[in-house]
Amino acid sequence: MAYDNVLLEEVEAGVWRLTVNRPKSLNALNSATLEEIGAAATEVGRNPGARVLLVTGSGEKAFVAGADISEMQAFTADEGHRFSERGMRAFRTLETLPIPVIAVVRGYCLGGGLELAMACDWLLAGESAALGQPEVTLGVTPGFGGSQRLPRRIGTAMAMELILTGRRIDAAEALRLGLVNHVHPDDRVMDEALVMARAIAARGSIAVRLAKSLVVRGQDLDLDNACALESQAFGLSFSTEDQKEGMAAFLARRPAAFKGR
Ligand code: CO8
Repeated sequence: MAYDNVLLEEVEAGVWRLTVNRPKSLNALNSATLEEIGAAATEVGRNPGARVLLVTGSGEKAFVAGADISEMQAFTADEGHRFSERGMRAFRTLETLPIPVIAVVRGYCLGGGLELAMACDWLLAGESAALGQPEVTLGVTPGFGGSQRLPRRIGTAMAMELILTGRRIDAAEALRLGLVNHVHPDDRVMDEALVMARAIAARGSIAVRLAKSLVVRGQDLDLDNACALESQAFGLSFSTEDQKEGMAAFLARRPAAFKGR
């Protein structure tokens, strides 16, 4: 499928990259871009060879500097509501992909940008990353899930502080808060993301998908049911060729050659 506002490419076998591509407006998310993010995520999700998705922004200055303020400025309440739902849908599509999704963040990652990044499984940051939920500085609330996903990531009190002040944090503080997993120099962060993606792509892909779904689904379950789900998935993995290969390779002291079945 052709896109106007995002780039979607398979950068190497099994590793896909979705780039929000509106650098003139610091990759601000307008309606068309939100739709394309959802469509691109769906396209990757349907590709049986996809193993990992990286999400990033084009240009040096920004991951995404938020929802598009020029589009939102004249919204009625109803239009605001529908715009929010559009973003929620797109980000949920991304969030529920069965493969790992990693946000690679350089520069501004604000408002809808941070909400997009938090719809990914984890974040890697360049040293220039500046993250925040500045919506209250514009007289609105977060609208693409920030009020829900930020407290789940960093705890209620700190999320409350960031959302209610609109304060921006740098990469080092984001690392301390557990909002980003690792910080790298800007010119290295994409390479580091690719190293990580390559490593994941070389694992047993069924096991990776099952493990991701356990973490995601287990979070909303009580511990007994979540652990029961893990036991089922563990059992299921013994029905795969990858399990036979992985354990045989370990015992033979050779690298495993997984086939994803
Ligand atoms: N929307 C539209 N255009 C933007 C945005 C944005 N969010 N951010 C930057 N731009 C544009 C600027 O207007 C400018 O365009 P032009 O060159 O045509 O004047 C261009 O990008 C470059 O920006 P600046 O000149 O401002 O660059 P600076 O380096 O001086 O500043 C900043 C960079 C600090 C990132 C600054 O641009 C800024 O503060 N941007 C807005 C950040 C922000 O508040 N983001 C949150 C938006 S609200 C939001 O995301 C809510 C999500 C949920 C909405 C659901 C709703 C219903």
